[in-house]
Amino acid sequence: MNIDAIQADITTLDVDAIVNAANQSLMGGGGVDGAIHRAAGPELKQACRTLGGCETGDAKLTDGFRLPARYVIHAVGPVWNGGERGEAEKLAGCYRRALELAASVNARSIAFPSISTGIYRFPIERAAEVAVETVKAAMSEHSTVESVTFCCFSESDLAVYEALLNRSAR
Ligand code: AR6
Repeated sequence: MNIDAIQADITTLDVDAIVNAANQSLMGGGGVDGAIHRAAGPELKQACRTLGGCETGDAKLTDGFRLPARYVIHAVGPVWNGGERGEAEKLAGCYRRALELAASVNARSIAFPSISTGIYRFPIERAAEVAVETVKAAMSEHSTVESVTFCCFSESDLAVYEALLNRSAR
């Protein structure tokens, strides 16, 4: 099992599945969601339309269409509202469900963006802790998933993930 962090545009990654930071409608939006829909092409929206939306803390699977990734896992993170409204647990749910779905299609490599930390304003340090802890715990249950990449958009986000991964490697 391999977990790493890189700085990249997630739409360019040649992995089995990339995760999208979507909203409950699953019909597209800004941020990484917009980028994924643009790169995957209009077929992605057609596929999403059939899914009936998605609850916060849950995720749904589609094909990747024109993306190098074979699948897109659309996870709906929580909007940050001060931290007392179950935000961390809902965020953890996104990572758990995404790994479960990846395992269900035998995906071996999966890349996550930093869910909820853009438009949804979840503080990056706390969100990265939840992401790393949850992925470590869930990966031992899903042995088909061999590699998880945290795909950061900014250098400062990458530094946060690297610090956490280095700390827990010791
Ligand atoms: N590759 C990787 N990461 C990216 C990319 C990219 N191409 N583009 C942005 N990010 P956000 P959220 C980073 O706002 O906070 C949408 O409208 C970004 O810098 O995309 O979960 C949805 O439809 C940040 O670190 O997602 C929802 O309505 C991270 O991705 C809402 O935004 C997540 O930021 C979801 O908000």
